[in-house]
Amino acid sequence: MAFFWRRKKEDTFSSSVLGLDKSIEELQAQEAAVEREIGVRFNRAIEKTRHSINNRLDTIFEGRKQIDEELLDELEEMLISTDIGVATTLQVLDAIRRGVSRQEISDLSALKAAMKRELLTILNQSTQKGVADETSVDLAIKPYVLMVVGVNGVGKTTTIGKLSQRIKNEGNEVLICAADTFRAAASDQLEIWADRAGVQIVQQKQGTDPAAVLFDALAAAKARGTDVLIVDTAGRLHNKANLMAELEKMKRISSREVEGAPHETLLVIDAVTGQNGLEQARQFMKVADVTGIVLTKLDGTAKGGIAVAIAKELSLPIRYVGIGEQVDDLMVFDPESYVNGLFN
Ligand SMILES: Nc1nc2c(ncn2[C@@H]2O[C@H](COP(=O)(O)OP(=O)(O)OP(=O)(O)O)[C@@H](O)[C@H]2O)c(=O)[nH]1
Ligand SMILES: [Mg+2]
Repeated sequence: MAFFWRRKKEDTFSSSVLGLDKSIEELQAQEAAVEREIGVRFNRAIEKTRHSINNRLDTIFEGRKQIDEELLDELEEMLISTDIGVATTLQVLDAIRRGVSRQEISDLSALKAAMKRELLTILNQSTQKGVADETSVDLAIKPYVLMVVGVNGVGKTTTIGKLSQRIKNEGNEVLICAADTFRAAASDQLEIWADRAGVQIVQQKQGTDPAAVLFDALAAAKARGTDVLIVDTAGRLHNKANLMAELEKMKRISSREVEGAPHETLLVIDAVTGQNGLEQARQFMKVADVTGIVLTKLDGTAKGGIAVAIAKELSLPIRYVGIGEQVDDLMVFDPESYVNGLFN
């Protein structure tokens, strides 16, 4: 998946950085190394989930010679326990039943392959539904405004720190807007992340109207020629009408100041909260025009199947996953690495 901010890198980097002076073999080797690295990191991030799945599968298959209804029942339980969701579980089981009756699936490895195929299909479908890819973005517009929303404690601020560094490293000017003025330490916490990533931040004292901070940040971004403005928001709850109104106001101010803004709204979901997180996300989607998901703390749960439930039930692309607390612990979500990591 190509992201808009890549353009800058391509514009400004020399041909040697782009690899134009390298042989095809060298470039292929470089690409393979990058893919391996991504695979390894994903594998590590979903280690807990993989162990849980594989242990259960081994137990299910122990001493069994054939795939019968009893085994499929146990498989169903196992899939549900990974937080993959009921709809996905039924879809996967259907595919397996078909494979068994056609005598294509008779052992554990064929079963794993069938599960991987089915999950990958679901994840790829949701990726295609992304609305915030470069085709819907006017590349001439600056700043590109990226709002980050989600309930308390899911990892919004941390994700913004990681994202800032990533987008900056792609060769863009990044500015952070500290529009979470609700919680006392929020702005300080964001400032630490801004320092870490080496980007600028616009902040005001606690209790300031978030829309006013955003207005300032938009003005600063326009004046400085910032490429990407990333907006932190308070962990607002869907049932608080005033907080919803606040989000509305922020959207209104952005679109008034910068055409089409916010251009992207990322909803952060904490993988550890599983199906609860999914329900919160549904509520959130009613008030914010969410364009993509960041799934954090994938490293902290044995129920990492939640990524599939999100893709299937929210029909939103998972853009990034958080795999730790460090600044580089953010990866572009890659369905294939993810699915391979679950079963290998
Ligand atoms: N293991 C792990 N921890 C994470 C990840 N992302 C965030 N965290 C931790 O989750 C906690 C909450 O993160 P914050 O970024 O403060 O969450 P927030 O959504 O901004 O929270 P509020 O501002 O209170 O709404 C912190 O302790 C982070 O270090 C991740 O991908 N993996
Ligand atoms: Mg925060």
